[in-house]
Amino acid sequence: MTVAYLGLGANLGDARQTLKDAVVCLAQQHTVTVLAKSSLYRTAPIDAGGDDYLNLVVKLDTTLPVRHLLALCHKIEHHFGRERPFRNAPRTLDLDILLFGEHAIDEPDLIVPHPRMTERAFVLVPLVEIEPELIIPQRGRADAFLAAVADQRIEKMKSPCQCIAPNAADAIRTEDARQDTPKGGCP
Ligand code: A4P
Ligand code: MG
Repeated sequence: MTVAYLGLGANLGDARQTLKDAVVCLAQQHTVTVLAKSSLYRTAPIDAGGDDYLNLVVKLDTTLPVRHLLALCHKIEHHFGRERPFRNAPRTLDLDILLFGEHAIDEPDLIVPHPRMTERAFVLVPLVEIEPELIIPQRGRADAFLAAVADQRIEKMKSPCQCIAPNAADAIRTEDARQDTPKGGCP
């Protein structure tokens, strides 16, 4: 089993619903356990145009080798209508592997830790929310990079239910995700 962190983003279509459904589809894989899910954040596009993004981060435990996890990410992106007309184009869904255990991978089609993760508030803020003491292999504490991205606009979206402590609420939602079924199903 490997603990991995994925960054999810969307700024086309019903982004909130797509992100919720994508987490459900991850949770329904028998090879994946969703351990934690950050809040949803509205974020200014960075190095990209288009509307504001919605972003979140999930922490997984997985039996998949990293390339199979990448293939699963691509399959889920495709299922939710991802198209790639040009670099950093607006997208219905983006799933990036941020960290995969302690692995350091530098290949043409897979770089882990994700090369731009420490430059982006839309990754760092949700990541530190679910793992405040996280160490990024070869780079150090994730929270040490927050000050440098403080000028990037990011706003936590209100959760539909404020009645449970955040961690308890996340665990319940993760459990619910196993029972849930997105309208369009899962790949
Ligand atoms: N690839 C290499 N390493 C990885 C990895 N660790 N995880 C390859 C996932 N994929 C990885 O990805 C392009 C290629 O990167 C894939 O073929 C894969 O094999 P893609 O999903 O087509 O495009 P992408 O994710 O847009 O590319 P990239 O270069 O990762 O973009 P960035 O740098 O992540 O930027 N602003 C806000 N507010 N929120 C966002 O979510 N996202 C981007 C994308 C720009 N600005 C944004 C956001
Ligand atoms: Mg991507």
